[in-house]
Amino acid sequence: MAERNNNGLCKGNQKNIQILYEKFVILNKDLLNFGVSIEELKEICFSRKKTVCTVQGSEKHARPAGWIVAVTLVGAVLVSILLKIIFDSVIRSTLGTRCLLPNNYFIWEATRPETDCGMCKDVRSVLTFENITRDEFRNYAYSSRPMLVKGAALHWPAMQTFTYHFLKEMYETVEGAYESIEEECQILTFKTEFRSLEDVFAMPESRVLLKEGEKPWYVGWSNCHPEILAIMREHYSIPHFLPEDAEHAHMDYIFIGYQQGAVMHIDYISRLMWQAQLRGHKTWRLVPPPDCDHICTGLSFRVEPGDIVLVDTRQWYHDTHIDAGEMSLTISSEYG
Ligand SMILES: O=C(O)CCC(=O)C(=O)O
Ligand SMILES: [Fe+2]
Repeated sequence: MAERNNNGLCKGNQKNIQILYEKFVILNKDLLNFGVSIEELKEICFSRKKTVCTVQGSEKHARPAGWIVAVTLVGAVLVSILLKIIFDSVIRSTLGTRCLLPNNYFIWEATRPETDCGMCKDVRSVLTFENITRDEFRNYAYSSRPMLVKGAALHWPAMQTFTYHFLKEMYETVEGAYESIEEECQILTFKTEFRSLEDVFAMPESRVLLKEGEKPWYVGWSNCHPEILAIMREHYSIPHFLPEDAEHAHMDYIFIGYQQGAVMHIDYISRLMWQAQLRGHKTWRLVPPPDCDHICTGLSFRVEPGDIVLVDTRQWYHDTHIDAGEMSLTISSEYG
């Protein structure tokens, strides 16, 4: 984080205060983006402390260090409480679903428990297994270490049967399947204009195939409709290397599309996850939590069709990119 000398503070405290200040500026911006009005912000931050609470980088007022720290802390604590209330109510209303927060980094940061940086210290690359038995995997199964099991899904029928059109037909045939997405499941439309799974399955064939001149698309959704889940699970199984007594979610996720996949985010889920790459090549970029910046680094790795990736997406910030010209299709689920 860049050090700036714009507030006339004594040197010893300056860096920490600067970090705190910059965090608060981010908080302020994100709150505005989140729909909190300036009036509400001012109220939270006590309107007379305007230079601390508003985003005006050009204002350079010399203030005693302790005073700024006190105001910043009180403001940050109050706003964090407010965020926690908002956040909890969002979580409550989406309980059981993956809550992806690409634009609300701050909300997660304000409510995320402190990270044990042991999860990323000394991790420089994905741990790759060519062949692994359940027994051999036992010691790794619940670690936050990013792992890749090469070719573990190659024998699944889903490698051949799952296509955009397979999924489309299934959702169009099974009664209540579309409604289940609106009611209990979840759809992540990332950068597309789609508003529902029906929109995704209504796109013209030229866009499905990303013909020249067509806009790229990438979406993900959870399958929580029992009949959909039952049909889908005939085409794949729980990865053979996961512990026999592991708990598995009653919901799987599909991610499908081109080019930029998921934007950088972290997931609000309760378990670890595995993802099988059925089609296309995908590069995962992982970034450690900000509080571990000083001891951990990011990493990236490319996944091939048939590979199964395991990432603790609750701790590692992640985004994905698909090889040019390829459609990626994956199936994933949670275990713990
Ligand atoms: O597959 C992708 O593109 C993203 C998946 C993801 O974000 C996740 O499984 O948490
Ligand atoms: Fe994710």
